[in-house]
Amino acid sequence: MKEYLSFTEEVQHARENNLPIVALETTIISHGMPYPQNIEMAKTVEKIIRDNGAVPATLGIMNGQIKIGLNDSELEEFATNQSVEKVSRRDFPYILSTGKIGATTVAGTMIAAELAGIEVFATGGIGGVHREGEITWDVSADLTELAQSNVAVVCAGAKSILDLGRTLEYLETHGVPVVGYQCDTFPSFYSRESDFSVDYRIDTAQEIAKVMDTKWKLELKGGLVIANPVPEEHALPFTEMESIILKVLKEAQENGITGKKVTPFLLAKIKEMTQGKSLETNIALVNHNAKVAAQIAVALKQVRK
Ligand code: PSU
Ligand code: MN
Repeated sequence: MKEYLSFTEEVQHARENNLPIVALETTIISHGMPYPQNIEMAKTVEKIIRDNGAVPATLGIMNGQIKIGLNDSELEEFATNQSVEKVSRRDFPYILSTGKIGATTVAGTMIAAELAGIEVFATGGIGGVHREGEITWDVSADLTELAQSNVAVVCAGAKSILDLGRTLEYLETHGVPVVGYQCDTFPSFYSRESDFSVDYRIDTAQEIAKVMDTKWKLELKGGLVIANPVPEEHALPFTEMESIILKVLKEAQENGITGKKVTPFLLAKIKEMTQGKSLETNIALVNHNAKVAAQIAVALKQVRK
């Protein structure tokens, strides 16, 4: 698959000089946020990563190539083109062979990051087991990818549109450590709390880097979830979000929304119902994740020295 990779100069330079790199996904741009907030977010997170001593690599698929790093006009394309496909593991062969434009999900980005030798990835929230997943079998491929790709995913937990309990059970079964960065509770994306605990609380980027380094050395296949709660000042109240989520889930069901359309549909509806507040929170938590991911990527290089 490596023959499909294409690097920007900045990322290639970072690779050759053993500099810390942080991967970023494109689904969050193309399907997770509206324009123009999506392009602003995409540029801001890259800047945050540079300001914190690492090199950003936003990943996406174009013209039959997996791009490791996107230039400004390519980012703009992902932010505005309505025909961008959402790409998870199953979609790589079709999107690459047809030359279509594809935004990588958490799973898709992990695959591409691992191929490119990038060990840290910042996003918003991971996919998971959907509520009533025991009936619909809607389980995000993000979870199976976490079980097999050696990449640490820095996220604000998972949205409570998902069944967080079953999502964590799945991760446990597949040997994926869920680390809380300066927190004991698994955060629920818009809120800092949930009914669930993380596996381990770790308070510094250095200690997280050591756990990662040890995991890779042991050759225990698979990634880690680094759960980083949304900063207090941007958090939304858990119970309020819960009632909104119940309403949008019902709406999705009534409209017969299934498959990969579910997550983007729910995100857009939640934004409507919170008068845009959920979008502000989403942007704030991604920014925070980018910062922490950069610190971990820097620490990982130091740990290895
Ligand atoms: N969570 C968000 N915003 C997003 C996503 C998740 O807050 O845009 C995206 C991510 O790319 C994630 C994907 O990998 O949704 C999960 O989709 P699915 O449930 O179809 O696997
Ligand atoms: Mn799904």
